[in-house]
Amino acid sequence: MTQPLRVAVTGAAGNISYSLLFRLAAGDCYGSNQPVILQLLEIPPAMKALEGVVMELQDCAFPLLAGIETSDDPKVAFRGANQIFLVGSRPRSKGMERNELIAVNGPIFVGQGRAIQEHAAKDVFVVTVGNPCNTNAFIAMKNAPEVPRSRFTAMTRLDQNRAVAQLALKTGKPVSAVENLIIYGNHSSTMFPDFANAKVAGQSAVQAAGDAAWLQGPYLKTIQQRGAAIIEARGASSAASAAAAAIDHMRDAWFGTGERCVSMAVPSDGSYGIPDGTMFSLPVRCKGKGQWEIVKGASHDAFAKAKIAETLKELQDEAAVVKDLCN
Ligand code: NAX
Repeated sequence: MTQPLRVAVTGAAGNISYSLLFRLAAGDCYGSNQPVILQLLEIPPAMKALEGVVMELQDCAFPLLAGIETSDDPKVAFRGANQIFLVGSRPRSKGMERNELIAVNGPIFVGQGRAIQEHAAKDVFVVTVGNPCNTNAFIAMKNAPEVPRSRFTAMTRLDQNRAVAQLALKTGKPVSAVENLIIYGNHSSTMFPDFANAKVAGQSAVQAAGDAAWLQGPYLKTIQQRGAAIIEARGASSAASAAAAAIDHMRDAWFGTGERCVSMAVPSDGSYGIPDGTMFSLPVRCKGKGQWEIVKGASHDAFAKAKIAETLKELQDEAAVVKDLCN
């Protein structure tokens, strides 16, 4: 009998989790032979709603779901956790500036980083989804100095998936024909999909799209503004697609990607001129069980370099806002 994996999820009564938890319990992330124990964290006002989610999980009678634990204390929810999805954070309210959001959510990740260091399993691997996810992951990492920093990542896979899908639509090819489309930088409207190094059915994406101006203009804008467009259309932010991307991120980290390159915000090692330790989305190859390496050697033209500099500047400004939380 395979030992169950302990999978902690924060914000477990929220919208993304309402899709994510059921897919985790169904075996979509860790495979059809791997039992999981879900360790669910919420804040006290949401514990009642979480009870309802737990009832629904039970009602699915998932054969791989070996247990469900709930708590409003990260020290309890992260106890022995091997895999952690940091989804919970306060959403941006109307009129709230990005810096205000950062200041409100930052302290959550101080406590969670410490709880990960003290209570999670030795092999813990973390994806941060709650926004601003790069900076929240950075804060958690800084507050868990005894955990290898490579265990902390943030999610830009939804941006990658959006970029792949839009390119497939434009070229009339299946999404499976699009390769090496990597997101650089911050998960925000400054992130940069590096279309110049992408391929569609073996051809350069620029040739396949046949329209460099479209890639630099409307395409880039569509990807960068996609989250806002979904809120405008649906009246709520991306949830099922965000959960699907979180599964993609963690499944790739767990099983490995072989030669395939994926986008993950990871602590930089100085590659591509990104200062060491910056939580920056880069091309990554996963080797399985949470091991990964940054893929070096992609070349960038002046347009790409300017975009990468812009998103780096934004992340450095965010780091300045949370400096006192990272000591
Ligand atoms: P919801 O507001 O539906 O759910 C968030 C949940 O987190 C709530 O149930 C809340 O009670 C809980 N929560 C708040 N503070 C907490 C804490 N300290 N500990 C544990 N739980 C806490 O938001 P949802 O739509 O699920 O989105 C969650 C986060 O994902 C948001 O920050 C959102 O901005 C972010 N997103 C990130 C994306 C990405 O690509 N990285 C895309 C989708 C999404 O926008």
